[in-house]
Amino acid sequence: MVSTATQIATFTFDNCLMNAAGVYCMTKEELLAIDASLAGSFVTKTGTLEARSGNPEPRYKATKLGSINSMGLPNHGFAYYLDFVTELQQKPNSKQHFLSLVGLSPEDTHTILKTVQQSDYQGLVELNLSCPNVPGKPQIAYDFEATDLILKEIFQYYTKPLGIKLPPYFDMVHFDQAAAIFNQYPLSFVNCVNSIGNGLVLDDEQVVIKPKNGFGGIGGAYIKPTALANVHAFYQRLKPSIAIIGTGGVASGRDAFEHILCGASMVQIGTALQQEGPEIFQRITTELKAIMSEKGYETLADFRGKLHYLSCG
Ligand code: RRO
Repeated sequence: MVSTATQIATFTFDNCLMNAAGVYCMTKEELLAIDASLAGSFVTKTGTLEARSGNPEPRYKATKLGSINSMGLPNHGFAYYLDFVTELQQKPNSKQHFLSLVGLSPEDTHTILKTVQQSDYQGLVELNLSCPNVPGKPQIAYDFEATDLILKEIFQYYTKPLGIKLPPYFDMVHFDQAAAIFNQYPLSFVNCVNSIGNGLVLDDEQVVIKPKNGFGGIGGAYIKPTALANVHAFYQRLKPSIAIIGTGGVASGRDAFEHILCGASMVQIGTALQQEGPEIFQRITTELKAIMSEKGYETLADFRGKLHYLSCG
């Protein structure tokens, strides 16, 4: 029997596939549709202290190879999502979920996380350190000093399971420096990667989204090699108690297989879920299981992280 079950910290999931934050997760209705699908879990839209309407439209565009977005963190406010995952957690046989959060300032982030700490919610939190689209707010995790400081402050009061959503890094030195910081903290996971920030897509002589004169986060097939590199770089560098979630360019069972081979324990789907809807989880699970069964793998642990290198002769 081939199984795609997995584990993050002490939480178990029947399937390693789920949505990526930002896709199919703005409302309870969308989240329930993911919950009812074959996905092993869902993550909420990143919730901020107050509700936000986000950037002006058009702010998302699908392209042949993926997508560009500058949503600008539209969300119903973190309490909407906190109440919902807490309510679901109380149901018998509920799946485990991820609550995505971030403040627009470190103070807001602490206010939010202190509220979660004091709440009845016992599940996983994904702290988004990598939103590329709020004008005037840089991606936190590109600033290593700020990242170290916020994690230091958070773990002085926060004792529940928490992981972080990372932007893609592009230099070996940055992988080393980032991993050295993350290894100092009791993180449950890191999620590699958010969209590649501030790309430009053109149609004839014009940009295709309105905010920031067309600059936006790039997702889909364009970013799979970058995502795989980040998954594997952190798999090689992080202590084993920090699991890796792989996100970026997953549109087939083969893509999910590659993320797991590079070290992912869970695999998130963004752009392709936006295109195809929640039935995608059935298709990609079937494709992933077919690959596993052809190769004689029964569980993810049989091949997770076991990427083959070319030996230097
Ligand atoms: O809402 C967004 O514009 C957004 C967020 Br918060 C994020 O983390 N990544 C992204 O591509 N878009």
